[in-house]
Amino acid sequence: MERHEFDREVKRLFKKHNELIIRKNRARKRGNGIYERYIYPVITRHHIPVFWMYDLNYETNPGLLLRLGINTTFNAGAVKLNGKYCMIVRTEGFDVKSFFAVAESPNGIDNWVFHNRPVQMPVTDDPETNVYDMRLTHHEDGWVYGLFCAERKDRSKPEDSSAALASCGIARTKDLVVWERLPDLKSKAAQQRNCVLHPEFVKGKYMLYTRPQSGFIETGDSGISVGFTESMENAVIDDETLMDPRKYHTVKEVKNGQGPPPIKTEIGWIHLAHGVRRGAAGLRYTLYLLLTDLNEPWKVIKRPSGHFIEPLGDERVGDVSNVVFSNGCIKDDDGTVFIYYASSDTRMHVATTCVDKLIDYIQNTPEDPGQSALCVKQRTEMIDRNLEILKKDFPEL
Ligand code: M1P
Repeated sequence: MERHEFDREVKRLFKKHNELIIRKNRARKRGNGIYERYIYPVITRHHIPVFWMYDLNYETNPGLLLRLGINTTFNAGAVKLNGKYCMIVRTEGFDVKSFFAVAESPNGIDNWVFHNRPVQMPVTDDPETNVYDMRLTHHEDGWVYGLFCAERKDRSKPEDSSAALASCGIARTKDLVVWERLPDLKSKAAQQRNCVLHPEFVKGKYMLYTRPQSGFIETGDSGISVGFTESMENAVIDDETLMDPRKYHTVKEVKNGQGPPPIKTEIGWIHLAHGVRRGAAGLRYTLYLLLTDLNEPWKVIKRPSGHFIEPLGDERVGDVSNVVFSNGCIKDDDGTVFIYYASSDTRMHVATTCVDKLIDYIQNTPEDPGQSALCVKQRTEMIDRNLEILKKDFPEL
């Protein structure tokens, strides 16, 4: 490329990127009454700054070739800081290493701009190969904690190149820029993934949602569990109690995991979690809600049946298809709730709702009665009531 062509191409790349960043997003029509989905994903790999991927030096890259490509931007933790909606995005390079990158938006919906550099996350004295899926918790102790999966090669199986160990990495920050790395969580489980810090002290201790695992993929007989630690500077959980077990023929038959930190409401803590089923086409990840007790947040008091968010349309296809996964959500002071979810391990979306709607959903969506015949009974009772209403109030329908 001639120099003038190179300059023109650089400007074109930046223009295209900027047009994407400032593009307005809007809610889709005909929602389900519970939440609104949006026309566009909120963050994709095309939102990544041009200067993270291209060498912009004409001397070393006169053909303006992509040098360090980005594959996916997904599974983001979220927090509101200094009036800005922030996501810490699992960003995966073509080299299949994930890293964390912070993007900010003024309204939580669009105009997501990445900081100039990815997060420079310090490592422990046993550096991991891969980090991902950070849950951000603004704890009442004043710190913003990030709990994430730290993945290392399982050195006890040197001959198996895919044998890995997952543990809960822990770091804390005040500004999402400077991070203090703390030792990984110590527990009795062989492996841990999907660990989340509860935002308040419980009986004077830090409470963590965990998911002890027997292997890197297999969870054994565990589900979402809880444990307590005196300190986050050296987090040790001696006992884990099962809070939300997996269950045959439900959305969490194969696996489940806590999503973002729960939302505090007047009726209890609202939890968003993911549940996994296996079908002939592979695994399907959906999101579901739970309510736990205000004072004893490990006690589940409501389980609305079925999924809350499922992969739809384009969301169904990506690097790992048929997946929705959420590890970030923001509740505003006016009760608006922004649920950030990733589709198919590829890109980020938002769904918006409010606390009152979530409470309505949780209180009035019946529990799964567990058998087809009972589900028909449950549905027929509503149908019968509706047929009466239709006859009386809508005879023309
Ligand atoms: O590929 C789907 C998800 O698989 C894992 O989640 P879990 O441990 O609950 O099965 C994680 O690797 C997650 O990042 C990924 O989105």
